[in-house]
Amino acid sequence: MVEYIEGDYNAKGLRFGIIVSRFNDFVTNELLSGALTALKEHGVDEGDLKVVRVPGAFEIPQAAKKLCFSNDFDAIVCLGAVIKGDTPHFDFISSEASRGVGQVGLESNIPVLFGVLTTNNLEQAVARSGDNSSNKGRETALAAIEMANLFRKI
Ligand code: INI
Repeated sequence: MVEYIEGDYNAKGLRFGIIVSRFNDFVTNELLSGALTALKEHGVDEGDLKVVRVPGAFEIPQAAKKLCFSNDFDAIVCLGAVIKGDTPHFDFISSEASRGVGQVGLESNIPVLFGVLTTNNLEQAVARSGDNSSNKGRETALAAIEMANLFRKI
C-alpha cells in the first residue's frame, strides 16, 4: 500500500524565525505583517516567533544560516523586496538572495522559505504585499507551516 505524506496547517507548538530586510521597507513591512497574521491565525504562539531584521536582501541568506544552525526553529521564513532599477544591480542582488536562501535550505535540517519579491517595478511589489491572499509574506508563512509539519513526519 502506498503511503502518502504531506504537511498540514496546524502551527501550534511550531517555532519560526522570520528574516526581513529593511531595504524597501514600505513593502517588506507589509510582507512581515502578512506572515505574522498567517502564523498567528494558524495557532503559533507569539513566544515562538522571532523576527530578525537585516539591511537588504543580499544579507538574508547569511542571517538565515545563523538561525538554521541555532536549533531553535522548525522553519525559517525569508522576506525581502528587490525592485528593478536602471542598473544591473537588481540581477546580482536577486540572484544572490534566491541562490543563497536555496543553498542554506539544502545545507540545513529545517525548511527555509523564500518570500523575497523580485519585481520589475513598484506597482508589482505593492500588488504582492497588500492585505490579501496575494501577500507574499502570507503565502510564504503558510508554506513554512506546511513544510515544518511535513519535516516532523518524514
Ligand atoms: N536590497 C534589497 O533588499 N532590495 C533592493 O531592491 C536593493 N537594491 O535595489 O539595491 C537592495 N540593495 C542592498 C543590498 O541588498 C545589500 O544590503 C547591500 O548591497 C549591502 O550588502
